Amino acid sequence: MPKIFEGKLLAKGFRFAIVVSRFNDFISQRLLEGAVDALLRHEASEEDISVYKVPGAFEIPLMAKKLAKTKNFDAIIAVGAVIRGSTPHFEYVASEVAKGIALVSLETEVPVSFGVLTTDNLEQAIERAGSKAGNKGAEAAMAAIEMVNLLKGS
Ligand code: INI
Repeated sequence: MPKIFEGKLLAKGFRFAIVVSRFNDFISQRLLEGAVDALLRHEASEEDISVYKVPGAFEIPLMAKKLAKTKNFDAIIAVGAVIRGSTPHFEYVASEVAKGIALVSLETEVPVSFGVLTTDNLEQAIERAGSKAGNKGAEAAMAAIEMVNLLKGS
């Protein structure tokens, strides 16, 4: 039998920061609610969850890096919505936020999960923010919980 290592889905006793962008607030709020709900349902306590709001998705990596370096959090969850229809610079914002979040996680060794939607239109974003296609904020929270447990060997 191979040895298999995987993280539990138990958030109890861990501290989480959620970085959420205000741009496309209608969607971001649903993602934030999904993330908080998933953490609480997996036994995180409210006082162990801190929410940081930034103007747009482009600003998420800097905030995440600052928080990761404090070592006050076991994991960071990034949520936001980049919607192609609303800007010609969609590609830049979408690629910078994805790259930036990955970099922060690799540099600091704090898991930063990616709950930032990148969609062609508002309808696709709504589908992923608590309707037909689930809630990507909740999924990102679950990924963060799993990674914390895996990295800590619990
Ligand atoms: N920020 C988003 O979070 N989502 C978007 O869809 C978006 N669009 O479309 O422009 C967006 N732009 C703002 C950007 O993130 C920065 O806040 C801004 O460029 C200032 O640095």
